[in-house]
Amino acid sequence: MNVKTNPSPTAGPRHRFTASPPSLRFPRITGAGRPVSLCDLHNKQQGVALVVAVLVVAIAAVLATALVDRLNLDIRRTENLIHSEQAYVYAQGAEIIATAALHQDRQNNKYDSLDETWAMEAPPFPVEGGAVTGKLTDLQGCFNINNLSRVLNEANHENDLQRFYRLLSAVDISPMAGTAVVDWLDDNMETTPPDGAEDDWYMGLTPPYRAANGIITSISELRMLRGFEKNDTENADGNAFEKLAPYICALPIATTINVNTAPDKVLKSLSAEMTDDDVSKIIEHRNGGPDPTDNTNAEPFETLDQFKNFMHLTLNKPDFPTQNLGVATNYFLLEATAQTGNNRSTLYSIIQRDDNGSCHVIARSQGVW
Ligand SMILES: [Ca+2]
Ligand SMILES: [Ca+2]
Repeated sequence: MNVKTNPSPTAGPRHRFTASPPSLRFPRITGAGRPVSLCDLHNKQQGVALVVAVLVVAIAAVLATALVDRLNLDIRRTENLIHSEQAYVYAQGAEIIATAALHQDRQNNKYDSLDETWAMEAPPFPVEGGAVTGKLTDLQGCFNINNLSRVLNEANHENDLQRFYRLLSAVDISPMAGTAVVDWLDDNMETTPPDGAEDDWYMGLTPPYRAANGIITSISELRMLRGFEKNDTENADGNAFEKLAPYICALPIATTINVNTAPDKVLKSLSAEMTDDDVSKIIEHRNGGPDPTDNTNAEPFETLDQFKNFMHLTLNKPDFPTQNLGVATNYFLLEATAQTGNNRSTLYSIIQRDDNGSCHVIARSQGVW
Protein backbone atom coordinates (compact mmCIF):
# COMPACT_ATOMS: atom_id res chain seq x y z
CA MET A 1 0.00 0.00 0.00
CA ASN A 2 1.21 3.26 -1.00
CA VAL A 3 0.99 5.66 1.81
CA LYS A 4 1.10 9.24 0.86
CA THR A 5 2.91 11.22 3.36
CA ASN A 6 2.60 14.91 3.75
CA PRO A 7 5.35 16.62 2.04
CA SER A 8 7.95 17.98 4.28
CA PRO A 9 7.27 21.62 5.20
CA THR A 10 10.70 22.41 4.02
CA ALA A 11 10.00 20.87 0.77
CA GLY A 12 6.99 22.97 -0.02
CA PRO A 13 5.80 23.69 -3.49
CA ARG A 14 8.27 24.97 -5.80
CA HIS A 15 7.78 28.49 -6.96
CA ARG A 16 9.08 30.03 -10.02
CA PHE A 17 10.34 33.49 -9.50
CA THR A 18 9.26 36.06 -11.99
CA ALA A 19 11.16 39.25 -12.80
CA SER A 20 8.96 41.04 -10.29
CA PRO A 21 8.02 38.92 -7.38
CA PRO A 22 4.52 39.69 -6.15
CA SER A 23 5.83 40.32 -2.66
CA LEU A 24 8.07 43.20 -3.93
CA ARG A 25 5.50 44.96 -5.99
CA PHE A 26 4.53 48.41 -4.90
CA PRO A 27 1.15 50.07 -5.19
CA ARG A 28 0.54 51.70 -8.44
CA ILE A 29 1.17 55.32 -8.43
CA THR A 30 -0.24 56.27 -11.73
CA GLY A 31 -3.35 55.48 -13.56
CA ALA A 32 -1.31 53.90 -16.28
CA GLY A 33 -1.53 50.62 -14.57
CA ARG A 34 2.21 50.11 -14.58
CA PRO A 35 3.66 48.90 -11.28
CA VAL A 36 6.49 50.92 -9.62
CA SER A 37 9.77 49.31 -10.32
CA LEU A 38 13.09 49.43 -8.44
CA CYS A 39 14.26 51.78 -11.13
CA ASP A 40 11.33 54.13 -10.40
CA LEU A 41 12.12 53.91 -6.68
CA HIS A 42 15.72 54.73 -7.38
CA ASN A 43 14.68 57.70 -9.51
CA LYS A 44 12.29 58.89 -6.81
CA GLN A 45 14.96 58.63 -4.14
CA GLN A 46 17.24 60.62 -6.35
CA GLY A 47 14.52 63.30 -6.66
CA VAL A 48 14.06 63.49 -2.89
CA ALA A 49 17.81 63.71 -2.41
CA LEU A 50 17.93 66.51 -4.96
CA VAL A 51 15.18 68.46 -3.19
CA VAL A 52 16.97 67.99 0.16
CA ALA A 53 20.23 69.09 -1.40
CA VAL A 54 18.58 72.20 -2.86
CA LEU A 55 17.01 72.96 0.52
CA VAL A 56 20.35 72.56 2.28
CA VAL A 57 22.03 74.84 -0.24
CA ALA A 58 19.22 77.39 0.10
CA ILE A 59 19.46 77.38 3.90
CA ALA A 60 23.24 77.62 3.68
CA ALA A 61 22.89 80.55 1.28
CA VAL A 62 20.45 82.35 3.61
CA LEU A 63 22.74 81.75 6.59
CA ALA A 64 25.75 82.91 4.65
CA THR A 65 23.94 86.09 3.57
CA ALA A 66 22.84 86.77 7.15
CA LEU A 67 26.40 86.22 8.37
CA VAL A 68 27.81 88.53 5.73
CA ASP A 69 25.23 91.20 6.61
CA ARG A 70 26.07 90.88 10.27
CA LEU A 71 29.77 91.00 9.52
CA ASN A 72 29.27 94.14 7.44
CA LEU A 73 27.25 95.66 10.28
CA ASP A 74 29.99 94.80 12.77
CA ILE A 75 32.63 96.27 10.48
CA ARG A 76 30.59 99.46 10.04
CA ARG A 77 29.90 99.70 13.78
CA THR A 78 33.59 99.27 14.60
CA GLU A 79 34.49 101.80 11.92
CA ASN A 80 32.02 104.32 13.39
CA LEU A 81 33.35 103.74 16.90
CA ILE A 82 36.92 104.31 15.77
CA HIS A 83 35.95 107.44 13.80
CA SER A 84 33.88 108.71 16.71
CA GLU A 85 36.79 108.32 19.14
CA GLN A 86 39.13 109.86 16.58
CA ALA A 87 36.78 112.83 16.10
CA TYR A 88 36.50 113.36 19.86
CA VAL A 89 40.27 113.36 20.28
CA TYR A 90 40.67 115.75 17.32
CA ALA A 91 38.04 118.05 18.86
CA GLN A 92 39.98 117.98 22.12
CA GLY A 93 43.05 118.91 20.10
CA ALA A 94 41.20 122.07 19.07
CA GLU A 95 41.18 123.04 22.77
CA ILE A 96 44.98 123.18 22.69
CA ILE A 97 44.96 125.51 19.67
CA ALA A 98 42.25 127.68 21.25
CA THR A 99 44.00 128.00 24.62
CA ALA A 100 47.25 128.90 22.84
CA ALA A 101 45.43 131.64 20.89
CA LEU A 102 43.78 132.98 24.04
CA HIS A 103 47.08 132.95 25.93
CA GLN A 104 48.76 134.90 23.12
CA ASP A 105 45.85 137.34 23.03
CA ARG A 106 46.30 138.16 26.71
CA GLN A 107 50.00 138.87 26.07
CA ASN A 108 48.95 141.28 23.27
CA ASN A 109 46.48 143.38 25.28
CA LYS A 110 44.22 143.54 28.31
CA TYR A 111 40.90 143.95 26.54
CA ASP A 112 38.83 141.61 24.36
CA SER A 113 36.83 142.57 21.30
CA LEU A 114 35.28 141.05 18.20
CA ASP A 115 38.01 142.31 15.83
CA GLU A 116 40.68 140.18 17.55
CA THR A 117 42.13 136.97 16.15
CA TRP A 118 40.45 134.67 18.70
CA ALA A 119 37.01 135.90 17.56
CA MET A 120 37.63 135.09 13.88
CA GLU A 121 36.27 131.82 12.59
CA ALA A 122 39.29 129.79 11.49
CA PRO A 123 39.21 127.78 8.23
CA PRO A 124 38.94 123.97 8.62
CA PHE A 125 42.19 122.47 9.90
CA PRO A 126 43.08 119.28 7.97
CA VAL A 127 43.80 116.15 10.01
CA GLU A 128 44.34 112.54 8.96
CA GLY A 129 41.04 111.29 7.53
CA GLY A 130 39.14 114.52 8.02
CA ALA A 131 39.15 118.11 9.26
CA VAL A 132 38.54 120.13 12.44
CA THR A 133 36.84 123.51 12.76
CA GLY A 134 36.72 125.65 15.87
CA LYS A 135 34.89 128.76 16.95
CA LEU A 136 35.41 130.79 20.14
CA THR A 137 32.61 132.81 21.70
CA ASP A 138 32.95 135.30 24.53
CA LEU A 139 30.77 134.06 27.40
CA GLN A 140 30.94 137.44 29.08
CA GLY A 141 29.16 139.06 26.18
CA CYS A 142 26.00 137.50 27.54
CA PHE A 143 24.15 137.97 30.81
CA ASN A 144 25.43 135.54 33.44
CA ILE A 145 22.27 134.11 34.98
CA ASN A 146 24.17 133.24 38.17
CA ASN A 147 24.72 136.96 38.77
CA LEU A 148 21.18 136.79 40.17
CA SER A 149 22.49 134.71 43.08
CA ARG A 150 22.90 136.91 46.14
CA VAL A 151 25.54 134.52 47.44
CA LEU A 152 27.72 135.17 44.38
CA ASN A 153 26.81 138.76 43.70
CA GLU A 154 25.62 140.49 46.87
CA ALA A 155 27.15 143.88 46.01
CA ASN A 156 25.49 144.27 42.59
CA HIS A 157 22.53 141.93 42.92
CA GLU A 158 19.79 144.57 42.66
CA ASN A 159 21.47 146.27 39.70
CA ASP A 160 21.85 142.96 37.83
CA LEU A 161 18.29 141.96 38.67
CA GLN A 162 16.99 145.14 37.03
CA ARG A 163 19.20 144.40 34.01
CA PHE A 164 17.72 140.90 33.80
CA TYR A 165 14.17 142.26 33.92
CA ARG A 166 15.04 144.65 31.08
CA LEU A 167 16.64 141.82 29.07
CA LEU A 168 13.44 139.77 29.44
CA SER A 169 11.46 142.74 28.14
CA ALA A 170 13.89 143.19 25.25
CA VAL A 171 13.20 139.61 24.08
CA ASP A 172 9.42 139.93 24.60
CA ILE A 173 9.12 137.90 27.80
CA SER A 174 7.21 139.12 30.84
CA PRO A 175 9.83 140.61 33.22
CA MET A 176 8.02 138.92 36.08
CA ALA A 177 9.37 135.56 34.84
CA GLY A 178 12.62 136.76 36.42
CA THR A 179 11.22 136.26 39.92
CA ALA A 180 11.09 132.47 39.30
CA VAL A 181 14.81 132.57 38.43
CA VAL A 182 15.58 134.42 41.66
CA ASP A 183 13.66 131.83 43.70
CA TRP A 184 15.42 128.96 41.89
CA LEU A 185 18.82 130.43 42.83
CA ASP A 186 18.22 131.65 46.39
CA ASP A 187 18.60 129.28 49.32
CA ASN A 188 15.25 130.04 50.97
CA MET A 189 11.71 128.73 50.44
CA GLU A 190 10.01 132.11 50.37
CA THR A 191 8.20 132.65 47.08
CA THR A 192 8.97 136.01 45.48
CA PRO A 193 5.81 137.75 44.24
CA PRO A 194 4.23 137.90 41.77
CA ASP A 195 5.48 134.95 39.67
CA GLY A 196 8.15 133.31 41.82
CA ALA A 197 8.12 129.60 42.51
CA GLU A 198 9.58 127.38 45.19
CA ASP A 199 9.12 123.71 46.11
CA ASP A 200 5.34 124.03 46.65
CA TRP A 201 4.93 125.05 43.00
CA TYR A 202 7.28 122.48 41.46
CA MET A 203 6.02 119.61 43.68
CA GLY A 204 2.57 120.15 42.18
CA LEU A 205 3.85 119.41 38.65
CA THR A 206 3.89 116.05 36.88
CA PRO A 207 6.47 114.71 37.50
CA PRO A 208 7.19 116.69 40.67
CA TYR A 209 10.63 118.08 41.47
CA ARG A 210 12.19 120.58 43.82
CA ALA A 211 13.81 123.98 43.33
CA ALA A 212 17.60 123.84 43.04
CA ASN A 213 18.18 126.64 45.59
CA GLY A 214 21.69 126.97 44.16
CA ILE A 215 23.49 128.24 41.09
CA ILE A 216 22.62 126.99 37.61
CA THR A 217 25.21 124.81 35.86
CA SER A 218 23.68 124.90 32.36
CA ILE A 219 21.23 127.36 30.87
CA SER A 220 19.10 124.39 29.73
CA GLU A 221 18.15 124.06 33.42
CA LEU A 222 15.97 127.11 32.86
CA ARG A 223 13.50 124.91 30.96
CA MET A 224 12.42 123.52 34.34
CA LEU A 225 11.55 126.91 35.81
CA ARG A 226 8.09 128.41 36.08
CA GLY A 227 7.48 130.54 33.01
CA PHE A 228 10.16 128.73 30.96
CA GLU A 229 8.72 125.20 30.86
CA LYS A 230 8.41 123.74 27.38
CA ASN A 231 4.65 123.29 27.41
CA ASP A 232 3.68 125.70 30.14
CA THR A 233 0.06 126.60 29.40
CA GLU A 234 0.37 129.63 31.69
CA ASN A 235 3.34 130.88 29.75
CA ALA A 236 1.88 133.28 27.23
CA ASP A 237 5.28 133.61 25.55
CA GLY A 238 5.32 129.93 24.64
CA ASN A 239 8.96 129.67 23.69
CA ALA A 240 10.44 131.86 26.42
CA PHE A 241 13.59 129.77 26.74
CA GLU A 242 14.39 129.87 23.01
CA LYS A 243 13.99 133.65 23.01
CA LEU A 244 16.28 134.19 25.98
CA ALA A 245 18.94 131.48 25.43
CA PRO A 246 21.12 133.42 22.90
CA TYR A 247 21.67 136.20 25.44
CA ILE A 248 22.42 134.33 28.66
CA CYS A 249 25.07 132.00 30.04
CA ALA A 250 25.69 130.20 33.34
CA LEU A 251 29.16 130.71 34.81
CA PRO A 252 30.41 129.40 38.16
CA ILE A 253 31.09 132.87 39.59
CA ALA A 254 29.55 136.32 39.20
CA THR A 255 31.08 137.99 36.14
CA THR A 256 31.17 141.35 34.41
CA ILE A 257 29.56 142.01 31.03
CA ASN A 258 32.07 142.84 28.30
CA VAL A 259 30.75 145.93 26.49
CA ASN A 260 33.02 145.13 23.52
CA THR A 261 31.26 141.85 22.76
CA ALA A 262 27.73 142.15 24.23
CA PRO A 263 24.98 141.85 21.58
CA ASP A 264 22.39 144.58 21.08
CA LYS A 265 19.74 143.27 23.50
CA VAL A 266 22.26 142.82 26.31
CA LEU A 267 23.56 146.36 25.73
CA LYS A 268 19.98 147.64 25.81
CA SER A 269 19.45 145.98 29.20
CA LEU A 270 22.43 147.74 30.83
CA SER A 271 20.45 150.80 31.84
CA ALA A 272 16.87 152.04 31.70
CA GLU A 273 18.13 155.16 29.90
CA MET A 274 19.78 153.19 27.08
CA THR A 275 17.95 153.75 23.77
CA ASP A 276 18.04 151.73 20.54
CA ASP A 277 19.98 154.60 18.96
CA ASP A 278 22.56 154.48 21.78
CA VAL A 279 22.98 150.74 21.22
CA SER A 280 23.57 151.25 17.48
CA LYS A 281 26.19 153.94 18.13
CA ILE A 282 28.07 151.76 20.65
CA ILE A 283 28.13 148.83 18.22
CA GLU A 284 29.23 150.98 15.27
CA HIS A 285 32.00 152.53 17.34
CA ARG A 286 33.46 149.32 18.74
CA ASN A 287 32.98 147.26 15.54
CA GLY A 288 34.04 150.00 13.11
CA GLY A 289 30.72 150.34 11.28
CA PRO A 290 27.32 148.76 10.78
CA ASP A 291 28.74 145.79 8.87
CA PRO A 292 29.59 143.14 11.51
CA THR A 293 31.91 141.34 9.05
CA ASP A 294 34.07 144.41 8.43
CA ASN A 295 36.20 145.32 11.45
CA THR A 296 38.68 147.48 9.55
CA ASN A 297 37.82 150.63 11.49
CA ALA A 298 36.97 148.96 14.79
CA GLU A 299 37.67 151.01 17.91
CA PRO A 300 37.11 148.65 20.81
CA PHE A 301 37.02 150.09 24.31
CA GLU A 302 40.42 149.29 25.78
CA THR A 303 39.46 150.34 29.31
CA LEU A 304 36.21 150.85 31.17
CA ASP A 305 37.07 154.53 31.43
CA GLN A 306 37.04 154.77 27.63
CA PHE A 307 33.51 153.35 27.65
CA LYS A 308 32.45 155.79 30.39
CA ASN A 309 33.84 158.69 28.38
CA PHE A 310 32.04 157.50 25.25
CA MET A 311 28.74 157.32 27.14
CA HIS A 312 29.37 160.75 28.63
CA LEU A 313 30.78 162.66 25.68
CA THR A 314 29.18 160.94 22.67
CA LEU A 315 25.86 159.76 24.07
CA ASN A 316 25.48 162.49 26.69
CA LYS A 317 25.02 160.07 29.60
CA PRO A 318 27.42 161.29 32.29
CA ASP A 319 25.94 159.12 35.01
CA PHE A 320 25.71 155.87 33.08
CA PRO A 321 25.94 152.99 35.62
CA THR A 322 28.99 150.82 34.96
CA GLN A 323 28.78 148.37 37.88
CA ASN A 324 29.57 144.83 36.75
CA LEU A 325 30.67 146.03 33.32
CA GLY A 326 34.12 145.46 31.80
CA VAL A 327 36.16 145.34 28.60
CA ALA A 328 37.96 142.01 29.15
CA THR A 329 36.84 138.42 29.32
CA ASN A 330 37.87 135.40 31.39
CA TYR A 331 35.36 132.79 30.13
CA PHE A 332 35.08 131.56 26.55
CA LEU A 333 33.05 128.86 24.83
CA LEU A 334 34.88 126.75 22.26
CA GLU A 335 32.71 124.91 19.72
CA ALA A 336 34.98 122.37 18.01
CA THR A 337 33.65 120.12 15.25
CA ALA A 338 35.72 117.24 13.90
CA GLN A 339 34.79 115.28 10.77
CA THR A 340 36.40 111.87 10.26
CA GLY A 341 35.02 109.39 7.73
CA ASN A 342 31.24 109.62 7.95
CA ASN A 343 31.41 110.67 11.59
CA ARG A 344 30.95 114.19 12.87
CA SER A 345 31.58 115.09 16.50
CA THR A 346 30.97 118.45 18.15
CA LEU A 347 32.56 119.29 21.47
CA TYR A 348 31.66 122.32 23.57
CA SER A 349 34.31 123.41 26.06
CA ILE A 350 34.25 126.28 28.54
CA ILE A 351 37.74 127.75 28.80
CA GLN A 352 38.70 129.89 31.77
CA ARG A 353 41.56 132.32 31.26
CA ASP A 354 43.16 134.23 34.12
CA ASP A 355 44.60 137.73 33.90
CA ASN A 356 48.04 136.33 33.05
CA GLY A 357 46.71 134.33 30.11
CA SER A 358 46.82 130.86 31.67
CA CYS A 359 43.88 128.81 30.36
CA HIS A 360 42.00 125.83 31.79
CA VAL A 361 39.07 123.84 30.44
CA ILE A 362 36.49 123.83 33.26
CA ALA A 363 33.57 122.06 31.52
CA ARG A 364 32.89 119.97 28.43
CA SER A 365 29.76 118.68 26.76
CA GLN A 366 29.38 116.65 23.60
CA GLY A 367 26.71 117.28 21.01
CA VAL A 368 24.74 120.00 22.79
CA TRP A 369 25.68 123.07 24.72
CA1 LIG B 1 42.28 140.61 23.76
CA1 LIG C 1 14.64 129.26 46.67
